[in-house]
Amino acid sequence: MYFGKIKEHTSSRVPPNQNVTTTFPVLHYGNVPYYSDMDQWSLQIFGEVHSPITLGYDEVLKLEQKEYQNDIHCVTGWSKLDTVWTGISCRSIAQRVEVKESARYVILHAEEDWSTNIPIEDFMKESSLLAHSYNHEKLTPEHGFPLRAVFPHLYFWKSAKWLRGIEFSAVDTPGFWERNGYHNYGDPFKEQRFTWD
Ligand SMILES: Nc1nc2c(c(=O)[nH]1)N[C@H]1C(S)=C(S)[C@@H](COP(=O)(O)O)O[C@H]1N2
Ligand SMILES: [Mo]
Repeated sequence: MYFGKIKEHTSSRVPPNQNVTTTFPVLHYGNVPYYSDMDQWSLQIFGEVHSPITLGYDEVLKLEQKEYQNDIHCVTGWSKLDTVWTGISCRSIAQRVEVKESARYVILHAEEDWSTNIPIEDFMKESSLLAHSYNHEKLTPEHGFPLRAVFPHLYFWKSAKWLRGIEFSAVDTPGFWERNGYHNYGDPFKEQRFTWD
């Protein structure tokens, strides 16, 4: 079959019941925020840490930059391969604020009180990034400008757009989709789509 080779190549990379797309769908609940002035934006990093900080956009851009290429998987069934993200590593942020032993979860807070939760081990993964650019261009407002999370090993709803806060917490706090029927963890390779999966 003509497409045999492509399928073979992607099958181990693409989780079950996902279709690869070359478009970049926009998906979210609520409104896209627009900033006329970057002084309106800041990122608060707080909770179970010794040295909480608030970063402005320029400060984020001045921190050590990382770039990763990886695949993303949306719970609605699309996957996108080889997406390139640039930003700051979650690990370096955790080191910077000196996370306490008591921190077990990270709650990501976005505009309009949207949130999502991940275990601290997942936040600390090498591939976990706070990205300001996609394919070497600044994020568009629809895709999360000025800063979004990218956790490629989990369904893409965990990758919060329009970040405003990173909270290290001793207790888990399910976020918007997790409270509305989605799985608390969301491993695409185990098809952890809904609460009961
Ligand atoms: N703040 C915020 N981030 C969000 C969402 C949202 O509703 N609000 N939706 C998530 C979902 S379900 C997906 S699939 C991805 C989509 O990102 P994209 O629009 O850049 O493709 O963003 C995630 N991040
Ligand atoms: Mo999604």
